[in-house]
Amino acid sequence: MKECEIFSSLKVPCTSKIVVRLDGRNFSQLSRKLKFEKPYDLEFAEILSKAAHQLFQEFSPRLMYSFSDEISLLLGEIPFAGRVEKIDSVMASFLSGAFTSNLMKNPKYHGIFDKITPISFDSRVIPLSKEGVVAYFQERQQEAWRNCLNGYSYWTLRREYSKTEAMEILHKKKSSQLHDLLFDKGINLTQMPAWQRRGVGIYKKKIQIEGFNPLTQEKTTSERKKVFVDWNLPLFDEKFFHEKIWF
Ligand SMILES: Nc1nc2c(ncn2[C@@H]2O[C@H](COP(=O)(O)OP(=O)(O)O)[C@@H](O)[C@H]2O)c(=O)[nH]1
Ligand SMILES: [Mg+2]
Repeated sequence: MKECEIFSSLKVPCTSKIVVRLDGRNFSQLSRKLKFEKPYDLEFAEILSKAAHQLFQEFSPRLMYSFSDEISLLLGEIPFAGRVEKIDSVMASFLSGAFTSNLMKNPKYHGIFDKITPISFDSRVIPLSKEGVVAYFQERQQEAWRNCLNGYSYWTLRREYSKTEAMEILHKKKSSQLHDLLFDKGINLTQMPAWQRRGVGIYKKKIQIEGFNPLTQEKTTSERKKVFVDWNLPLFDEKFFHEKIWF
């Protein structure tokens, strides 16, 4: 029956850059059941980021980028000889397992697993050109910003309006009007933490290691790359990719 496994040999194009995006399944429901802070729950973001870090250590991508319940990875070495089914299934299950075990370590969520269905993520493979990679991450970051504006606006409106009314107002207003609405309530989005506005990145950063050579009695410096979780990302642009990702 091996011949029936018709998708198992499907491979990513070898001339493309490969991005994998993972997204939490039914996380709107999960966030209600686990009573996440609205619109942003730092502990949830930390748990997801820790799981992302574990995924980074396993597959050494060039860049990982997350906001809300999604994570995008720009692959360096292509794992599993580029087999799409393997990449999608292993990454999604790895992240689900890592996220669940990190969640379980938090005493706040003890016993919660009797009340929720097992946590899962979906996964998709996205082949891109080198320029397409920059455009892709810029697009996801714009989505993070839209999410931030909509999230703060929605939960601010919910203080006074029903769910349906708040949704209606949100749909009718332009983003500049939403900024004004928030400003009137004392919320200046530009002052919100960078991870809420721009998401969180994980990538390797060059660091200088100071040493000492006992033979020459001289100080030495060497360079090493260390995994860095960036909670203070700049806006993605060509320069960011040129300096931090492609080097
Ligand atoms: N309260 C809260 N909810 C969050 C947070 N991050 C993500 N979420 C929820 O996760 C959802 C992710 O969106 P989406 O993937 O479209 O929804 P899904 O299909 O239900 O997973 C959001 O709509 C929120 O409900 C957070 O920090 N706090
Ligand atoms: Mg989701």
